[in-house]
Amino acid sequence: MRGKIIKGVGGFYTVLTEDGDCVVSGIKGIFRNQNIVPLVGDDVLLQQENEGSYVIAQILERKNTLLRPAVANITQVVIVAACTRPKPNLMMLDKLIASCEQSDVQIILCFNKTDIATEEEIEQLSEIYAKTPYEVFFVSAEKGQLGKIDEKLQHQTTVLAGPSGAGKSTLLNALNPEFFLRTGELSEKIGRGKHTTRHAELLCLDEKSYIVDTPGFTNVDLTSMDIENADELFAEFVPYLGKCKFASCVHDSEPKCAVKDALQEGKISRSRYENYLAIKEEIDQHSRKNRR
Ligand SMILES: Nc1nc2c(ncn2[C@@H]2O[C@H](COP(=O)(O)OP(=O)(O)OP(=O)(O)O)[C@@H](O)[C@H]2O)c(=O)[nH]1
Ligand SMILES: [Mg+2]
Ligand SMILES: [Zn+2]
Repeated sequence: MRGKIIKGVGGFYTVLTEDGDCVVSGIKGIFRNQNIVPLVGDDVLLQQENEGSYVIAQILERKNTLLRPAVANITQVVIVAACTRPKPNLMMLDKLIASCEQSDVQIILCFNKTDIATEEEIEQLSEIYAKTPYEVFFVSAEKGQLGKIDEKLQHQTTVLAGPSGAGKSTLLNALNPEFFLRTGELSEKIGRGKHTTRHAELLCLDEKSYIVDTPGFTNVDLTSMDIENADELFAEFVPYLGKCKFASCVHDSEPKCAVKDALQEGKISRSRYENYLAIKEEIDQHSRKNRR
């Protein structure tokens, strides 16, 4: 019987079968031996063991795999960050965007909590990210002001990604109040989320639209991703790549650099450029260490 993994906790997987039932199943030992970890979003074949007890016998070929958050077979990622509370960490946001670019999925940016943000906070984010090719939404999940992001989710398998406390689960509850997902206050002391969502879970918006809620995270490790050219992961740089004077230009201190020209002309935002340099440096340092 065919099905889709909608949740995995402690080696047990909840699978939505093609008949519309949910069954909890283990996996065949062979996967463990091969170090294959089933992911939320995986299409699988189930084998019945005893009455009402199933195991995952086969994981069908994945269309794609996202590493952070770890999910399979998605068509797009909506990166959710709060405009404020918690204050967005743009370095971490740009790392997350870069890590998704690595997986070749459609990326949408969603800034939440417009109801408590100042105009200045919204304007600043809007200016920075309007210069990227991504579609950017400003929403208030709490007030149900979703700015038509719901239309973008139709006929897609979307994963929500972003820091704890950004409002991912609140946004899902706004999309469908029947989800009843647990949401959590921010910690008063440090103003961060409290990691309320513990496991990735795939939910059905309608028959053809799926969405995955995921636990928030505080860091993205790009050094484990085997990235060769960090500049290719900054989508608004791409039109300028190959147009610098030096073919090996990494857009740092080289003269006649097309990326830096675009920065001067205001076509690339300074915040994104600086985060690119920092990310590139981090990746370089890591590969130098590995070569030693
Ligand atoms: N003012 C305001 N508060 C919001 C909004 N959206 C979410 N919140 C609040 O922000 C806090 C965190 O929301 P969650 O939905 O739990 O955040 P999350 O991204 O799912 O967090 P994790 O599950 O920890 O990753 C809760 O107290 C929500 O009520 C919003 O649009 N406006
Ligand atoms: Mg959550
Ligand atoms: Zn350059």
